[in-house]
Amino acid sequence: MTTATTQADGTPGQQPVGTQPPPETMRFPDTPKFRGFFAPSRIEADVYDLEVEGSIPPELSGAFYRAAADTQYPPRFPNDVYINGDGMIHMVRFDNGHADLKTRYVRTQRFQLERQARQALFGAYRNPRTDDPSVAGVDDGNANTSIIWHAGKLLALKEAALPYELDPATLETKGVYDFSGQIPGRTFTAHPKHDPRTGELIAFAYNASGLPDKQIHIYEISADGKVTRSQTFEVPYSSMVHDWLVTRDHFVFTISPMVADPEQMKTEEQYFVWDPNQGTYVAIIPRDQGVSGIKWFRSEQLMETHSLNAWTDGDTLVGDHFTTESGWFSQFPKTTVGLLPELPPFLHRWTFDLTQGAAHWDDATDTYHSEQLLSSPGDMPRVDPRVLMEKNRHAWVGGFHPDLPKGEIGPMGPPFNSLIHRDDLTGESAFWSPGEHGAPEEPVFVPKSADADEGEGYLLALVGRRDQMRHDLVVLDALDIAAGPIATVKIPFRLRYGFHGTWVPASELGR
Ligand code: V55
Ligand code: FE
Repeated sequence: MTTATTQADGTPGQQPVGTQPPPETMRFPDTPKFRGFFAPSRIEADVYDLEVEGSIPPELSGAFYRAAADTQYPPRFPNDVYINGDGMIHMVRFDNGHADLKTRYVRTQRFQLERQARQALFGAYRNPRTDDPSVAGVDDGNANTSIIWHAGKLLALKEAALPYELDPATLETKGVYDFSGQIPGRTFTAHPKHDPRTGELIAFAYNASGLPDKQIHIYEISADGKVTRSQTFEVPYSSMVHDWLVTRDHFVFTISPMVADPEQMKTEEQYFVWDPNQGTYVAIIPRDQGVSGIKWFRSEQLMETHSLNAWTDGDTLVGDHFTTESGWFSQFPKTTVGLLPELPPFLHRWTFDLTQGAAHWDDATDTYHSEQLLSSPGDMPRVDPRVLMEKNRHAWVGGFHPDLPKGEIGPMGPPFNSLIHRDDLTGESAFWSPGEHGAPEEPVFVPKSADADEGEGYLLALVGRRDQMRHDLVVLDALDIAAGPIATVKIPFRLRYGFHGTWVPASELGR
């Protein structure tokens, strides 16, 4: 047994038992990712009947869940990536005009071992070489990226590991969920897509061996949780595949030069290294024919941050997503060509002629059309989930009003200053801004009723209040966000700035 220590240069060292140094003081690094509003919160709370300004519509009945990275212990590398933090789930349960808050860490294997040791044992993101030897071979999943509801299960997802199942009422961790052994690999995307018509979950996994590799697995999972189809295809090189575009008839993967190379991991901490000398490729896989019908295209150099929606119309495939021409340097600053500036993502519409493309990436064609849909940058897009995989009219995103100042830089760039509603029929955009010290996080759409028209419903979003060191959860009329919140649910403390959430109606929660 050895104990982890950290040397002055930040590299982990080891001390044999018996010559242990005095315990280090519990202290997070004094860096922007761990300071002020962006510091870990680590608060597991139950607050009943949160204060509300305005009034919560009584038909808003169910639970809002959201995942965040709330680092439990000071990292072994002071410049550790934000996305390596421990998964914390935030739940606001809405019931007849009332709102109750629950926050809980996901009890991952990693979380439990580190709590026992009272220190970080896992090192750099996805790099087992940098872990304490005592955790060799232990799953490093931290369940911090997104949370979904499928087949009556609440699952916290991290693309580097398998899902964790949680109790939807108590947020107690039930354990790793591998779809009852039907998922062969060690990873599962944080961005699976629900087909609203069939209730299926369409998912993928990359680097499923646990290390960089060139396979991508595609899973089709029935509404009752059975993996009905599993396929694998090859990509030209191993890289981050965070999100994708899914239509009812096609799967679309963007392969961008955020490269994961097993060789460089032997000397570097960083799992991904931007290599602008690698091409950007797009793989389009027809759902009926499967991977044998794959078609490869070349794109301009870019990285997809998040997809909004996609649909197939005859021989035309349309995909709306946020893309940036740079890598994700706030997390992975090292590139093969020195330091480069991170550029913000913009919403783009890709249109592909499906009669084009090539069976192998070496012959890929660059025949596609790209159009920018919003003049201001943003990310974290949402549609009404009932129109996923078909043409949508309404879109909601986090972003920036061009006339408002950008807030203090956060762990992943400047926090949004606005939510934006884009109407594809009129091409118009509406904005809502929470004011100078407010930062909205990802919006989640809730239909007013099961048979309401597309977009008729509520937009829920957590809003950081940097001047008050706490959060609100706002409820907006999704088709009139500029009117401001119908209800502002006041959270009396600061949550850690998070990622993706979902809504589960009370009828599904069974109470
Ligand atoms: C992303 C987030 C992650 C991750 C990889 O938003 C990519 C992109 C929160 O964790 O592990
Ligand atoms: Fe994401």
